[in-house]
Amino acid sequence: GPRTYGDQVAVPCRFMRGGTSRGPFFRAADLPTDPAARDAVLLAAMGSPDPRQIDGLGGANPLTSKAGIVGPGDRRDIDLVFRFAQLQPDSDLVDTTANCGNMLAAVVPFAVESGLLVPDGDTTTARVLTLNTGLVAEITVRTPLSGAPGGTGADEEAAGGADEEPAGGAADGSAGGTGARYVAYDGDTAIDGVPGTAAPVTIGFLDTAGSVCSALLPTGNVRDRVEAPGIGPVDVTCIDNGQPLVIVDAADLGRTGHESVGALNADTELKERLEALRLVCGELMGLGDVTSKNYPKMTLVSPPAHGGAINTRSFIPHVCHESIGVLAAVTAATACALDGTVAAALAAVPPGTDVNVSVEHPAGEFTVALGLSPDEPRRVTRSALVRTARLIMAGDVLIPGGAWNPR
Ligand code: NQM
Repeated sequence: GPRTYGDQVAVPCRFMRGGTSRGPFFRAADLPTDPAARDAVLLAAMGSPDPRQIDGLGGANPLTSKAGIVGPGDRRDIDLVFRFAQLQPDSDLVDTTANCGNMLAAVVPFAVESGLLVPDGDTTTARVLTLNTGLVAEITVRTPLSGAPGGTGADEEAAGGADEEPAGGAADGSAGGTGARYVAYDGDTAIDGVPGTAAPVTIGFLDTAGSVCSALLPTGNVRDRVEAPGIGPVDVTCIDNGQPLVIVDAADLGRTGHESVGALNADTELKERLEALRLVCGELMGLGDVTSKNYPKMTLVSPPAHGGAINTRSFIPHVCHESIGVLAAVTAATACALDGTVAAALAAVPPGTDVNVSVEHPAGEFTVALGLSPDEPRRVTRSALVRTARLIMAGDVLIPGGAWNPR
């Protein structure tokens, strides 16, 4: 059973950055199995609801109100299972319906650190099943041997340090190895929205179409003309290639789409109209009443300004994203490649079956590699991208006894 620490409960936890998101990661076995009890623990860990999250680990933004739960896979075609939980600073909602491709970037590093996965070479690739939607990703991280040429020389204490946990963070189990394998976080890969550079985490997706919705184009159309209270008829593309999005041309809402995040977050008039549109589109997409759901995300598109394919401002769904979500970028890139969508009207996507689509966002750009079918009209069959991740803190998060009473 869980350990107590005075009048609190100590839950083993690693605080990780995954891409442009951040949050605590847990092994599934360390949390209550009952979803309501689990959610109470997550709320207490994050300090929600409270706009400042002063009594927890949350960072007062949806991007830093996320948690990850990782367990072993079936060991045949799935190495790890991952459940993503989206919390909010100022509400007690814990939503495990949709995906987060940014937090996904931290899953394999976490699994190695916490003994769920044994690294097997200078890079380690794992197939991760996201329990939220059944999405499978193939993820590769760098796992050099400590002391080996090209390694960073991190010592075993720093690389392992798995104290009470089984297997140990850096155990590689190889006979006669000169050192232990560890997850390298240091590297040369930069992603917009995160300062500096770090080791690359590559993520490949097959079959992302219709993650939360019933299909890639849940209304059956590449484009719908929609009316909502306070908003005249406007063209939208409702699409889900890993993240349900409603794509709107910023110009149709009287904006350039190049406004700053701060300006958009202060634009109450725009946010009210986007929410009215979201509620109508949620019904059209078969998602029902989305008032208290964090999807679909509203995505303003506009012509690119820095040589990319398209420019975006993503609302998740009530706060403007500092950059763009991973699967939101995959979905926006997919829309750019589909004839007739609101995005394709503004986007330049080259011909061919393997294309890179650069999605511009407030902090720079996000390149999505798309695999397209050779037939016309083109269909997106796979996608791949690069993120980075980092272990920020390892230890226990302490949960007030009122939120988890193990007795
Ligand atoms: O779309 C934010 C993020 C995300 C989700 C959000 C994400 C994705 O940037 O896969 O990564 O859309 O709520 O972390």
